[in-house]
Amino acid sequence: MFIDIPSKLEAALIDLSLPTWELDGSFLARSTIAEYRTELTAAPRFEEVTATLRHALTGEGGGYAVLRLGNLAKALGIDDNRFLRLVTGFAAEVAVPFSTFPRWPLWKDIGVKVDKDPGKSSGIGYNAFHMDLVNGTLPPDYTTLLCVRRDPLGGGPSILSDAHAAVARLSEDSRALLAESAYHYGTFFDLFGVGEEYKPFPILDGSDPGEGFVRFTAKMLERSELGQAHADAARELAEELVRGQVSFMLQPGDYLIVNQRRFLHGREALHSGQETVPVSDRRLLLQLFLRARPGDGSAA
Ligand SMILES: O=C(O)CCC(=O)C(=O)O
Ligand SMILES: [Fe+2]
Repeated sequence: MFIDIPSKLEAALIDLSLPTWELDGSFLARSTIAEYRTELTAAPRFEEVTATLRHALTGEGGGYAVLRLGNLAKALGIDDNRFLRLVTGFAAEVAVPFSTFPRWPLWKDIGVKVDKDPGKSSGIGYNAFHMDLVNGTLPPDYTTLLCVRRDPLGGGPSILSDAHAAVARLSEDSRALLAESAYHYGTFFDLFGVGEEYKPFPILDGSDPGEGFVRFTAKMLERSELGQAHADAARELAEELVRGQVSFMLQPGDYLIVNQRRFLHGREALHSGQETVPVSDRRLLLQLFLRARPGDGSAA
């Protein structure tokens, strides 16, 4: 679901200068959310665009959206904090922005590191289907990625897949295995706002289809010790996710928002030869997590 910004709204947003944001703990402060909303809702068609956005994320069959902010990024400068404040304003219309690492900035850089585990965040290889913060009891309701630079060598399309649809295509036996607390992944250290460490966890939590998380990362197939039957069921789910995937290349200024209760995400490998690209020219995303407001459809 790609959402363009009407040119009248673009023009109004270019002239807007939102104040610097403030944090309350690691959440965007209510005062900032209120200030941004007041300024933004005065711009023509802003509320229409955010209603479309929310519908794409939580309506029937929905679960992700790409807001195309490339023109705004170009006009303001993608590195200009004025642009990032506008994006933060759009995000806050979906749910409450927060950081899982209180000492880090609200937005986290995801660059390209040639010597990192290629399958993990900021690695150069295939980033398999996953949800972010899978091993917290309360993962972010939304994960969002703002594209600053694409891979100059042309690789790295984003991949998305409807998690509940993939689960529905599995056999009952596999689903029963996925509902057992037999899975674990990664470490959990000093994280804020995502509950406690969950280990081991069930991939399916027994809530109604479309409600709970499909708590899954295909990265566990390679990196966690799992029993044979549970690993086989998880591998089947990973295969179904790939079968149902959509993929597209994020462009500079594209803002991808994923409802983690509906869709899982990942990224195809970057093009070979990243070591020849200067660090300052490599692909760069900025990541921000969102917590749903109680009672607005996407909360627990
Ligand atoms: O690089 C990407 O496009 C995705 C990164 C990602 O999903 C992550 O770091 O959690
Ligand atoms: Fe991710």
